[in-house]
Amino acid sequence: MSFWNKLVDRFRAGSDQDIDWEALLIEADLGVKLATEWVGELRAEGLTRSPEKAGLWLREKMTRLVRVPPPLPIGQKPEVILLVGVNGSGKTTTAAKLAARGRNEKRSVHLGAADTFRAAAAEQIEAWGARLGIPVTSAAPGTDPASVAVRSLLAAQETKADLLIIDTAGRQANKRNLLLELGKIKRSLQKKAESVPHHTWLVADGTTGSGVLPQAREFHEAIGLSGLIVTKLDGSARGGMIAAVRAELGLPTYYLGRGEKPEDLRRFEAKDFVENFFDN
Ligand SMILES: Nc1nc2c(ncn2[C@@H]2O[C@H](COP(=O)(O)OP(=O)(O)OP(=O)(O)O)[C@@H](O)[C@H]2O)c(=O)[nH]1
Ligand SMILES: [Mg+2]
Repeated sequence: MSFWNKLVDRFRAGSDQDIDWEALLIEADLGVKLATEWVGELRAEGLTRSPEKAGLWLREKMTRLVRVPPPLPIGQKPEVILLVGVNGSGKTTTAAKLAARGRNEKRSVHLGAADTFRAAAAEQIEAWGARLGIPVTSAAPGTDPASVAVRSLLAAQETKADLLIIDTAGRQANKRNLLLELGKIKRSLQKKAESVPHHTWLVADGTTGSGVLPQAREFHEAIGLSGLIVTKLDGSARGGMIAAVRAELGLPTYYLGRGEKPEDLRRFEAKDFVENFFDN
């Protein structure tokens, strides 16, 4: 049921005083902090008496919050994206999707397979590379991921690629040593070129709901994120946590994954997102 239908339903079921607004927003994955804050404002402005007024206020509030900042000009080739995240969140698939998108924009793309943890990981990304006609730098399982990342950067520089996308191994957000390994990948890249990686994006599984927030917090504290890509929003998940992460950590979401194919990646648009959140 859409957020809007739920809201209207609750009004039908009883008087506005009976509605548990906090629960409604928390169920929509907005997180406790943002839910409490927004409900406080709704009450203070006397908007909780009408679903129309509350709905409109929430739509506007959310659209303003999740808006994507204009991209910073990157005066350096290649533009480098480092993808990180927990196991199975969709990093490798997203790397392929971003590569396909880059190629469709007529940019020359390079892929770095810095997941040397899982034996099949390099094969998975090499298969994508072969399918898309995009070169991949990879290494044998057990190789230091930072060295593969650096080699992929050197190869991308050498071939004057416009865009380099580096995939990394999945890691649990509470495993400090695994997060530190990501820090090493980042620092090794920075030693070769100062502002690289230009983007360190957390690839988060949208079906995890509000659980994305603590993940984002841990990764952000450990290595510094610059944004998110939220995947698996082709099912019933509506992505409410995108607002929670933006409010608490200031991290924008840049893309949404909506399927398993290379073309199933949408650029995040605040207005479309909010419409989908409320009405679908
Ligand atoms: N429905 C759907 N499935 C997705 C999406 N993105 C990824 N998947 C699927 O999720 C599963 C895991 O995707 P991967 O890209 O291998 O995830 P990963 O983060 O690289 O996994 P690890 O490397 O093991 O940590 C695969 O079956 C993908 O096809 C999406 O946007 N929608
Ligand atoms: Mg992977």
